[in-house]
Amino acid sequence: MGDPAELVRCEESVKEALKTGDAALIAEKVKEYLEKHEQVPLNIAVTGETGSGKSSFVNASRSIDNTDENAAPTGCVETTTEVKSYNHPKYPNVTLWDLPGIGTTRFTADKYLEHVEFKKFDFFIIISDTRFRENDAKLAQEIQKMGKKFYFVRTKIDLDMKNEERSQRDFNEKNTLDRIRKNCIEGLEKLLIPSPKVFLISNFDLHLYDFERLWNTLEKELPQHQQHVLLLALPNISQEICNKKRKILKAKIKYLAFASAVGAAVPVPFTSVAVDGSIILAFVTKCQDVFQINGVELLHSLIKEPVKSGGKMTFALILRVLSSSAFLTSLKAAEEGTRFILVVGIPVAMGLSSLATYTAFTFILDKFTEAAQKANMKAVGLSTQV
Ligand SMILES: Nc1nc2c(ncn2[C@@H]2O[C@H](COP(=O)(O)OP(=O)(O)OP(=O)(O)O)[C@@H](O)[C@H]2O)c(=O)[nH]1
Ligand SMILES: [Mg+2]
Repeated sequence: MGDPAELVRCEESVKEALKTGDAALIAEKVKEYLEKHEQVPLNIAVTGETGSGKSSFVNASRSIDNTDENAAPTGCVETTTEVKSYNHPKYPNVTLWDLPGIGTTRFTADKYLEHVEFKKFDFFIIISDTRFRENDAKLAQEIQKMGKKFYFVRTKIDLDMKNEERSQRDFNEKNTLDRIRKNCIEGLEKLLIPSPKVFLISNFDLHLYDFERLWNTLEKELPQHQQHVLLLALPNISQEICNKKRKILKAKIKYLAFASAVGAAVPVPFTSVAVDGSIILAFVTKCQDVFQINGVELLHSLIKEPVKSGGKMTFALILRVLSSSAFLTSLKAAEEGTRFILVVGIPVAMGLSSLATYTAFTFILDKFTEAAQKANMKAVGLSTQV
């Protein structure tokens, strides 16, 4: 499951199927390929001293509030005493492992790693809320010895900033951040860890400090098939992340559009588009999950209709959006563009109807991306007026 070689094989068989022009076969291979992508596992271990903010970090990374009923329990008394896994609410293949701090066990660093079955993790995140401590150091060294990667995350930076502001006459945020970072890096360098990666974060203010830089670094260092898994599961903490998510989904659209335009496709009134209800519904649901946007509200706003209470996402609603003037304008523009076929990169044999369907999927994706970007700007207190 999720084996990279298998993914490559699946992509190859889509290409082979495309050459045959056999619609049913192509649709089947496309489905297989997309399913395999959904199954790539990613296991992230979160460790560190008790009370350092491990469980809060696990929740923040899953876009879950500490008070949510599905949240990892957090608190000012010791709460995590055994290994517990938390699947991402929308991506069950992404698992964050909330580990007990090494200081809370009687194990030495090497035994601790054995105990938590370190081999299954793709990488470790060591969480600390204070100066560099001996336990963190031993753990970092041992993880490195085991040939695994770790990233050092210093939490509760919001508190440091408040404390420093109260106690320093010439408080300067940047200087304070630099000092904390230097302390952590020096601690790691003393252990002969080359170019240690240190990130300062607040679990309560993800758009501040290094939370985004942390995930960008992880993304870059993962094998490609896992990069997408990680990105799609991330909270929408910046415009850049929204754009990256869009890019990943866009790359899948050409396959989805073709699979949707053949077989059980239903024509969209007044357009050259034909869509398969179950495929486009699944795509819209995916967009909702990836961008954490209420799709029912968004689609109603596109057709300028109020949302009825308890309104659900339906194929009929999507069809209404695709027959709206907003979509017709973008379809016309796309159909007039002669470079379109090259841009899409689908063999001409796929036919114009799947190109029109491609425009429909892209239109929906763009609307979700815009909504996520607006929500993000609002969250960080920026004006959403253009
Ligand atoms: N201000 C602030 N408080 C935080 C932050 N992260 C965690 N906390 C608080 O610190 C306390 C401990 O957080 P937890 O997430 O439970 O820490 P833990 O490492 O899981 O603790 P154990 O499971 O006991 O080892 C809680 O009261 C959190 O609300 C942060 O970034 N900023
Ligand atoms: Mg905990």
